[in-house]
Amino acid sequence: MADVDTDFNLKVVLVNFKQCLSEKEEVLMDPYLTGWKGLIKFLNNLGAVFAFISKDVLTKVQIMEKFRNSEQKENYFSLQSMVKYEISNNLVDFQKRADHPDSGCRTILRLHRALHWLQLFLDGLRTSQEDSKTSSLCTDSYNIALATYHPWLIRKAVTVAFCTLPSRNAFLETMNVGTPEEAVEMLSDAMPFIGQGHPARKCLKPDLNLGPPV
Ligand code: 1PX
Repeated sequence: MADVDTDFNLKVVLVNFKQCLSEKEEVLMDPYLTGWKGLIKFLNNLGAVFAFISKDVLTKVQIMEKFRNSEQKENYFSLQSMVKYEISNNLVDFQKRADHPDSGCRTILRLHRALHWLQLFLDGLRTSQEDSKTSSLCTDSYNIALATYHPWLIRKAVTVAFCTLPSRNAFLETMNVGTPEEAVEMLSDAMPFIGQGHPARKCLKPDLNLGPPV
């Protein structure tokens, strides 16, 4: 039987994320979470130093799966239906984390910021020179997309973890899509649709003047 933690293939993960987007530009929750589970497999392969990151992602995916298995599952069918349901029922904390510490909106917002990091990082990998450092590419994207939202301790831990990453070409090979050149080609094909995640980002910033969920 295949070991679920070693059969990561980036192409499969990207297909999951591609399937998220419906014709109506809704982002469907189930393929979105399946995509994330694929990324967790990849994180688990990177070694113990990345365990704290994969644990955080897993917790967030499990929060969302719980909603999808609850009586309210239809309201969590897409990111758009979730936002509508949670906002209209006052199920989101905007000032401080209090009555609804693990709302779907706050959880998905955090996962989505991380996808923005991934988008920048993969684009950096694709367009960088062969001798570029994976850790620098990771740090640059992290500083743009995520660092502002993390406390000092997490920022430090993340920077240390990045230093353990393999070289650019070795990293491209871990994607299991062929040679580094083939991986770059696959990323070039995938980048336009990775950018299509924008409708979901927009739906998490509703025009409510309330700021993002805390
Ligand atoms: C083939 C390339 C594929 C690469 C796949 C890698 C997928 C990485 C996904 C990273 C997901 C990180 C989720 C972070 C969510 C988050 O911001 N959580 C924080 C806030 O949550 P809270 O509930 O407390 O408000 C939480 O405090 C953070 C905890 C852990 C640190 C997260 C750092 C994320 C940096 C991204 C690093 C990815 C490293 C992968 C190396 C290739």
